[in-house]
Amino acid sequence: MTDVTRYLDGRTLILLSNREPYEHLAGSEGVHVRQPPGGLVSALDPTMRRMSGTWVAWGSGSADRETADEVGRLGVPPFEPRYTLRRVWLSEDDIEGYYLGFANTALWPLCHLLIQHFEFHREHWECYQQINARFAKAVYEESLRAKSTPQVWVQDYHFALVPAEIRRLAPDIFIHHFWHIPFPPPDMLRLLPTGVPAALLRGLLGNDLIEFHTDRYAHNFLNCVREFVPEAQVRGESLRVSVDGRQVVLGSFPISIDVESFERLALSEESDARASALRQRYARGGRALGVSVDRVDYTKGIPERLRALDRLWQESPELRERFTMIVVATPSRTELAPYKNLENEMLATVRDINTRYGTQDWEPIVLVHENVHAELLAAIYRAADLCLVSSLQDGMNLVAKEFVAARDDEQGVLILSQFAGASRELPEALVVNPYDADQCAAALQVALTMPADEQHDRMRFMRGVVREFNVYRWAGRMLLDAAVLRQRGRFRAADTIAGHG
Ligand code: ADQ
Repeated sequence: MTDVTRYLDGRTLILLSNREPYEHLAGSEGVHVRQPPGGLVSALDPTMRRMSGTWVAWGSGSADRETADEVGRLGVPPFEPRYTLRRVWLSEDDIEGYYLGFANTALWPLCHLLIQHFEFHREHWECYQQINARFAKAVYEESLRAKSTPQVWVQDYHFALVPAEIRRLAPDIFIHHFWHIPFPPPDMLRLLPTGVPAALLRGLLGNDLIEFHTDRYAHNFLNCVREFVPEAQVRGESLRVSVDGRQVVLGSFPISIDVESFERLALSEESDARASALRQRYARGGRALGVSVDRVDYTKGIPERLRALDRLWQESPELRERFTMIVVATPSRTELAPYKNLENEMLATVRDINTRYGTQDWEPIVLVHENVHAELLAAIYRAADLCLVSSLQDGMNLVAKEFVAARDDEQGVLILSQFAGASRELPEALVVNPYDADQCAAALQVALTMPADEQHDRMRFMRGVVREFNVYRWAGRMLLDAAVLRQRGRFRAADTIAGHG
């Protein structure tokens, strides 16, 4: 297995993300710790455990202050500390303006091309600028405490302005930034008021290296720089930008999961027993079982998925009582109206479908409306005959990779949206357009009748990709490219930066 630590060359890694990897919550039985759901934390915690260093993030848990020291620092994982977590405190107003406001009501919908949910409020933008400066200061403070030369790794769209601010505080520090969601074309950024796109892009150009899941997002970024940052010189063929006498390099690094741990979970006796119990309960008598897993987010195409299922049972009545769908859907950002509306719509549609097609003996859709622990998730993937990912836009989508990782039996069919970054790497999935309910229903039909040897051939290819490019390799490739950039001062993109997707 790749030893990612060697690419750091003894440096201290300081990672910044909005979401913290461990959150302490006060409950009726005292304080407990949990790992918040979402792709970013599940990808980066295993990487940080190997690299030690410091993770800076918003302290969002109700018992976070009492479990950290006066600066907000503590060792994590809590029962077996491997690295430091530095929590940054945000007020209700900060969360409203920076997180729920500009990050999630302006940038998130724009980056996912879903402009019907886009809103701009000047006070949210101002708050985003202030909070980005606060996080940059916290990272800078941690860099001063570091035992060796620091390297900063920023995560995601919450912190577009942070790199330029850190560069102002510490001009020589090496900064790179992974952008976990799609990067939009210029027409999307143009919906922001004059000056805002340029400010966001100049913030990001404070990095030495900017990392995307796919080349398409990198090229969108370059097109935005061409359009909004006149002083920058874009070199599209080598994915580079020259600005302020510096070179900024771009690359594509498709994220993955900790495949070995996920396989271990999926192959455990406990998981086997759980998978059998699930089949016994929902797929007895030769019934087929499908699964989907997501946060309840309008980018994930949940209503579109339900429409396809409805179409399937409508047009293929023989599949009623023959196919059950488990929909695992964690509530997410419920403070925002579009998310609350989506949740209500989802609940009503599931009720409606279950009323129309359900029988005394069969519930068509089993809705699991909560966060599910990883062991159960792995068992659900193993119990299923198919997994349906119907994102309208998705940077990568880790659920697709988890399903594949869980299937050492090389059975099961993945139906995957063409708009998820993962479809670039997993063309052996049944790739669909989630807006096309007929096509999705047809893909469900194909999946339900696919012979075992075709399932095996497709799954074997996908498992090859997922196992080879695991999350350590993902992190390792970025840290290696960062090391090359640092050491040579000059970077040959073709040598090391090449997406495999
Ligand atoms: P997300 O939008 O959160 O991530 P995704 O990549 O699918 O989407 O990751 C979700 C993670 O949360 C998976 O590990 C999944 O198992 C877990 N999860 C979801 N619902 C769950 C539930 N009900 N119970 C338990 N676990 C659940 C963002 C981008 C993605 C990108 C990732 C990583 O939107 O495109 O792949 O970051 O870069």
